[in-house]
Amino acid sequence: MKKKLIKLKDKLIKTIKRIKDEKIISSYLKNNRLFIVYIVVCVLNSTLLRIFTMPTMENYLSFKPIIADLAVVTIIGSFSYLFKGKKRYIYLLVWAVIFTAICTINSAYYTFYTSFASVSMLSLTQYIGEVGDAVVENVLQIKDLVYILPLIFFIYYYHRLAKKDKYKIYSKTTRIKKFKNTIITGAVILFLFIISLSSLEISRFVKQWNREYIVMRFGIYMYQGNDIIASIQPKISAMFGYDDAKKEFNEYYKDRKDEQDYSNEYTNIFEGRNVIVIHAESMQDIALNRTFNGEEVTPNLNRLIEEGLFFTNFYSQVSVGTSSDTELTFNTSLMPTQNGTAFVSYFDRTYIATPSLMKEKGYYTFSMHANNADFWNRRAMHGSLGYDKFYSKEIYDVDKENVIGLGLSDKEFFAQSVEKIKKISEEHEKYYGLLITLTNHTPFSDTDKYGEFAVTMKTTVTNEDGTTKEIEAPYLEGTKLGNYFKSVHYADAALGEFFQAMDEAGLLDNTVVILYGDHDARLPRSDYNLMNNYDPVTDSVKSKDDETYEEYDSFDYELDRKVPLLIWTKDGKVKGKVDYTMGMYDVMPTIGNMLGFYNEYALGHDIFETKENNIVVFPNGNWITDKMYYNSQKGEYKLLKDEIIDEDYISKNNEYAEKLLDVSNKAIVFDLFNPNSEEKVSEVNKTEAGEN
Ligand code: GP9
Ligand code: MN
Repeated sequence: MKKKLIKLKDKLIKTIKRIKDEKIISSYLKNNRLFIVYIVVCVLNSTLLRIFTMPTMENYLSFKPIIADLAVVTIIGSFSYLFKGKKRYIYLLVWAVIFTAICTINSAYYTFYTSFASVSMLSLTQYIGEVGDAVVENVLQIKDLVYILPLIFFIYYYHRLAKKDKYKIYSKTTRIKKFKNTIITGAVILFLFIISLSSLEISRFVKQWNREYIVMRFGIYMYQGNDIIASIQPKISAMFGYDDAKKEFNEYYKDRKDEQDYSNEYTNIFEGRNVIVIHAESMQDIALNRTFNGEEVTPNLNRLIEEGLFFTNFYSQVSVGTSSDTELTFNTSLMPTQNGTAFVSYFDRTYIATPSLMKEKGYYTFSMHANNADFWNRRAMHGSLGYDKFYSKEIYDVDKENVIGLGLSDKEFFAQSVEKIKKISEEHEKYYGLLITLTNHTPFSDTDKYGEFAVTMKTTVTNEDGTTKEIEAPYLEGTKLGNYFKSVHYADAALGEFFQAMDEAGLLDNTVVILYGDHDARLPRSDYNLMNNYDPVTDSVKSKDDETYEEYDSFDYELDRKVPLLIWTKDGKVKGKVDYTMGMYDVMPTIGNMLGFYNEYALGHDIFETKENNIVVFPNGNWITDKMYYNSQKGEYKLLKDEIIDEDYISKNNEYAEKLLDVSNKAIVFDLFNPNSEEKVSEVNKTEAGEN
């Protein structure tokens, strides 16, 4: 071992000496001047773009995107060595122009949209105009032209080179050797970059929607490359299997056509009323009607629930697209897609969605969310769902003082939104609007901004001598679940202010408010266990031997992921508790019946029709009914009623769930709600055939 180490050391010293003696570095620099200038120009431009668009300390100090850029431009540039003389320069010039264009376009785009450009936008003709406008409007700004200067330097440098350097002629073997060495160097840099990535960075890169994050970690070139792949991939998967998908789709819906001929006590009760939908971020039922030392976590929601119609067993059905998946399912009664997310990969499909149907009924439709419009690709997808206008961060006043967590605080968001709704109500006879909240978002760590709310446990304990004393045990203080309740308490107060402001503006009189929790808050199971089995004396979880200890198992956890669904009107037109098991995909048919529209392709049902026979399918194939929760991965279940259930019940529901997920996925991927989808597919196939 020692011998080996000494050998290695000798070898290293020898190599360094060789590099020194033979002046390898200086001769490399001398012989590859143009290539090096190309590298510097491209990496510099990408770095400048990050600094100009997102001037944060993290960005100034971050080496990661520089390494990523270096890997990309080195690998691409390495092919230049396969060309002879001037062609080598042309090759490098073409790429330097492409890289510069990427920086310039993104710089202009960022000024307009505070995000980075996506080629997928180009497939939507309506956006070409907008992007075009953005570029034209910004093209005159000096900061967007800065990237052209290094490019000019590259051209200038080439012309300054002595003739022998310009057209350096290498033999074929030298060229191949140079190409090999360079591409290997690029690959090594890429490898070092990849192993430095965290799992969060990888998963965000795969999802591709958090564009600022990706550019900050991966540089603009990798972002744009990934963007091209993410945009093409859904088009490719939609090219194969159209006929089978269409057949399966038609068969599935064949038997459902007559379902619309029904009416119940809720039919058309809200026809003509304005509708305000509140997407309550990460709001979970566990926070409702919960108190800490007598103080309610959600006093406002608790009151609204008593005044309105509340669904006590309501589940969201999200996959990796979380918020956006819920928006999809709420609006279309379809399930999230099996690959990627509908909002990002399939935003250009045709959807039969609540906003479009309300528009057909003469409503003005809008959505409001004070976050970046490209988050979850809402800018594009909200148009596809039929919202006339999306009021995003660009339209809100956001300053440092009113930011909590991810962005504009809910209180400020609601206050500014009420002003906008007032204006809308003056300009439009009827409106349907969605308000997406933001503050109650993981990691719930901005606790000093939520306002005072203690998640402690005040209790009386008995001393050893038999006397008693009052203590305030820390309980959930310092846990993620505890912080969550503090955050929910804030979100609830914001909701209270919203209802009050809306009422004062007279905007609740003829309005239906529909509020849903978009998904659970992904809190650790151990925190729930602590909450349910807390011993204030030891300030820890009770021992399992304690007779009051109640194991909190994975089924309890799954069932506690329930979210609120509330339908509320000021005049109390609907009231009470509905206990049937219900999913996000049942909302469209249920409110459709109330508002007077019907979607024959809804996968869910009007809950007042299916009642106790309803089934909620989750994107992973799990399902829940009034009778049981079934985990399809493990093949395990939990009975929810004192009723014996046979195998047939499980296999039938499994079959139902699988079919539903399959049809939903195919309907989106193959654009089956588009009356022209068939022609679209055959056109794609024709072009493909022509090209081959
Ligand atoms: C972002 C917000 C959060 O704008 O809606 O999305 P999520 O992380 O919950 O999917
Ligand atoms: Mn969410």
